[in-house]
Amino acid sequence: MCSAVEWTFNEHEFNPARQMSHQLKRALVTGGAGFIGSHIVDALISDGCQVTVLDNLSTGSDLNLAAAMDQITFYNGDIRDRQMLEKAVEDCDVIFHLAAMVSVPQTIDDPVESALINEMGTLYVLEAARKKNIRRVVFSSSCAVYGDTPQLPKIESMPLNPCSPYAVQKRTAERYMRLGCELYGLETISLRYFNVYGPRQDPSSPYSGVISIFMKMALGNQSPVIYGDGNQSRDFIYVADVVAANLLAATSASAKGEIVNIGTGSSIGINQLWDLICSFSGLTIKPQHQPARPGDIYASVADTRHAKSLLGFNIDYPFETGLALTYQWYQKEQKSGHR
Ligand code: UD2
Repeated sequence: MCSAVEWTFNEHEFNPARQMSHQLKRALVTGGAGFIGSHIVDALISDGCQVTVLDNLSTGSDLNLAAAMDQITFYNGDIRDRQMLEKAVEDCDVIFHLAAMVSVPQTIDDPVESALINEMGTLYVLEAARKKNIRRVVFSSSCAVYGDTPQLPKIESMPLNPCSPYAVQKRTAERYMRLGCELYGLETISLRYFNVYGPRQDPSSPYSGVISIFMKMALGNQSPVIYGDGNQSRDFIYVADVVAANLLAATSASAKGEIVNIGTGSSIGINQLWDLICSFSGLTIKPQHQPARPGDIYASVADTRHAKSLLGFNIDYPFETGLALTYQWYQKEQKSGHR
C-alpha cells in the first residue's frame, strides 16, 4: 500500500495532455468551469490548444479556472443561449460537451427543467456543431444509464434500465449523438463515466461524490456516514484518466456515434474505501452506518475492453495513487482556506 508522503500533488505535473497527439487547434468545452471540464481545459491549454469555455457557473466555479482564465475565451452563459453557443463554437475542431444538470436528486425534483438542459441543451450543441461545421463532438455520458441491471461488469452493448430522469436524459443524449453522425455526418462519441474522483470535486452536498465527502470528513477528524452495510462497491476513476480518455476520444480514428465506458475495470467497497483513507492519513475513526439510500446500486464496475480497443485507453493512475493525490489536494485547499 502506498502512503500519502510518496505522492506529491503538483498542479504542473498534473498534465494528462501528455497523451495527446497534438491535433487540436481550437476546442470548446461546455461546462468547462466544472470539476471534470476544468481539468480538460487545463490539459488542452498545456498542449497549445486555443480553448473556449461556455459555462453558466450554476455548479461550476471560476475558482476551477483560476490558473486558466487569462488564457481562454470565457462565455458566462447557458448552453440554451443559441446565439452565444454559435459564437463560442466558431472555428473549433472539437466540442467537449460536459454542461449538464449533474445532480440525480435535482433531476428527480425537476424532470422538465433538467430535460431542457440535458436533452435540449445537447441538441442545441449538436445543431451548433452542424451549422458551424465542427468536426467532432465528445459527449460526457454516465454509467447511470445502466441502472440497476444485475450483470457485471457493465458492457456497452447490454440492455439498459435507466432509473432516474438524469439517466434517461443521458441515454437520450447518447442517441442524439449517434443520430448526429448517422443523419448529418458529424463525428460523435459518448463516454460513459463511472465514479470519477479527484481534485476540485465539490464535497458540499450529501449527493457529492463519496470520495470528496470522505476526504472532507477525514481532514475534519469527523466520522463519515456509510449508507447500508458498506459492502456496496464502485469503479472509481481518477479525473486525470478521464481527461486522457476525452483527449483520445477527440483524436481517435473512429467517432461514428460510438459509446465507450470510461472506468478502470476494478471496484472497491465503501467500507474498504474509508479504511484506506484512514490508513494513509493516520486516522482511526469508526464510520456511522445509516440505512441504505433508496435506489442505491449494490455493485458497479466497467468492462473496459471497448475503451482499450477503440481508443487505446489505459489508466495511468492506480486507485491508491489517485486517492493519495486527491487527499493531498484537499489538504492543501483546507490549509489555503479556498474551499
Ligand atoms: C454515481 C453518480 C451519480 C449517478 C450514479 C449512477 C457521483 C457523485 N454520482 O452515484 O450521478 O451517475 O452513479 O449509478 O458520481 N455513500 C456513503 N456515504 C456518503 C456518500 C455516499 O456511504 O456520505 C455511498 C452511497 O450510498 C453509494 C456509494 O457511496 O453506495 C457511492 O456514492 P456516490 O454518491 O459517490 O455515487 P453513486 O454511485 O451513488
